[in-house]
Amino acid sequence: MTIHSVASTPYAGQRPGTSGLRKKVSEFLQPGYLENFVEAIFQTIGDCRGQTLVLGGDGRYFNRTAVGVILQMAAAHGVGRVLVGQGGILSTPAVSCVIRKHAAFGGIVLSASHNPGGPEGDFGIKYNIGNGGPAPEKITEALYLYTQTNALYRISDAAVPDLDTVGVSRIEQMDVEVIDPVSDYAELMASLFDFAAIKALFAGGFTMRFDAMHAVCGPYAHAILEGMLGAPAGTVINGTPLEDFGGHHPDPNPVNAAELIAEMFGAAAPDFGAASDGDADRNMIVARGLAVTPSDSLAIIAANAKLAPGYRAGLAGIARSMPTSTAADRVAKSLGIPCYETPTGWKYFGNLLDAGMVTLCGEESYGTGSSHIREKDGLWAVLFWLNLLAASGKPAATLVREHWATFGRNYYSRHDYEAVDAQAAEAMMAHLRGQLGQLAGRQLDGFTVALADDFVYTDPVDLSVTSKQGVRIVMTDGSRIVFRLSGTGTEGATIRLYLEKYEADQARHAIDPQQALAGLATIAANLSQLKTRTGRDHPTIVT
Ligand code: VG1
Ligand code: CO
Repeated sequence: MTIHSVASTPYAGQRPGTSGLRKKVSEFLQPGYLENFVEAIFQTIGDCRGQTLVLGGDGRYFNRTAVGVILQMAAAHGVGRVLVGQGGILSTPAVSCVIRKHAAFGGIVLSASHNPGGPEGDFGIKYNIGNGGPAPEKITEALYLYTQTNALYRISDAAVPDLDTVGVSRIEQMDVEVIDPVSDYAELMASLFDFAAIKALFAGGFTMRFDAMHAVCGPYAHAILEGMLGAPAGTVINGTPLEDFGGHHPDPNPVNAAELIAEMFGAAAPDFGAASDGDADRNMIVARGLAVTPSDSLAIIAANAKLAPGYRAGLAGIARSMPTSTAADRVAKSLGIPCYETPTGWKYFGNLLDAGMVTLCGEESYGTGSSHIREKDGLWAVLFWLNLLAASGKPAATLVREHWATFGRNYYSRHDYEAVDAQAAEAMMAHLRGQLGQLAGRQLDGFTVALADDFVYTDPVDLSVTSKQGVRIVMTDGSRIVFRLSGTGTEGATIRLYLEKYEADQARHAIDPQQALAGLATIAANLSQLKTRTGRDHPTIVT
């Protein structure tokens, strides 16, 4: 067994985006592509000799190969121990949980999350720091810098141990500890929620459908919902992780989880429905005949948080990404706690959580989570809802409508334009930015612009500044139009247009969101010239 220094070529474009490096599998298959990036991780994170790392992924195509390479490279860099999920599997929230529980130095997550998998699909890799959360920008930028000139990586030629059996083996001087991917996570969930009450709910005949979308949440949902909580077998559908997610987009939204939506809107709908994404950090909550927007879900969880044992002491604060609706802000105000607005991406919540300034965080992109770990957490959100349903005795749709009646409804929708010509998308953003100075005070189709800017975030903890995080046009009535470009796509550019309109009047809470937001969509189309600039006359996906 020898450690080799292998000459490698730097690859352009290894800059981590919103959540790690995501590329087509074909790019990752280039010689030294993965190795070069992993070398950059080891060179950037500080001295991890003798330390413990956590490693696992969402099981997509190339996951197993990458786990082997990373183990051999970790051994070559003197890592003391790697905790690796059985079969190379660990959901993103489970990685975060395991890092924290075992006080590991950090961890590597292999996932392209909601992006499609398989040989023609995407792969991804991300480094998480010792708090269990995604590495902050200063690390990811240093890492990127390193990849640009790196011409060498170090790797052991020792055989990769059996990853399918729980137990400890060795590569060089490094312990490889294959762990059950579910148990630490399940234990944490049981400490936060009233499992006895949820169990009683299921025992009483409550029905649920959980769509794991052939992704990594399957084993977790089977073990927790059907195992620990006694939900009947068949509650979890598409629960076996597949390397290509069965050819589907593992993105839990009403468009991609069409099967679940059809069932929840049908005559024989179960009481409650939910879905999760490729790496199990996203969730969609579906009531009978009503898909709950992620922004509303965050607000409803916040308003009822004290019903869950882990949150009985109340919330320190809430944080939401800038494009997420302001529904949570209204709850924070009524609770007398602060609400922070951060750029898109979970990494921006880390400092606020570490400093104890917030308890709950959420993103409009089906991401919800709390201080229990440092990633968003799909099944956690589902368990939170189950806890609320058990404690309140009310159907999910009633909880939503009552919430709107109390706080008003924030109509919300996101329009995505995928695989747009990158230059045209950049030019559209530049065109929007060019108008920002003249928009305040202008009347636009019945709205008056109160504020127009390109969102800049100053982290209140370390005072780091992140700019150009999305063009936002805020109206005097609180309605908002937000434009930004995705940082997770792998083909051209994806334009995201976020629309929000507040409605206080309960008599007007049952309007079709697209209708309620039509006026704002027209303003957005006119200001951006999206159609003429990109040649697109309708979004690829509306959620
Ligand atoms: C998207 C979402 C963002 C989320 C990120 C990672 O980023 O908008 O809210 O944090 O995906 O989610 P972007 O840059 O494409 O808009 V996951 O579940 O793919 O790790
Ligand atoms: Co995800």
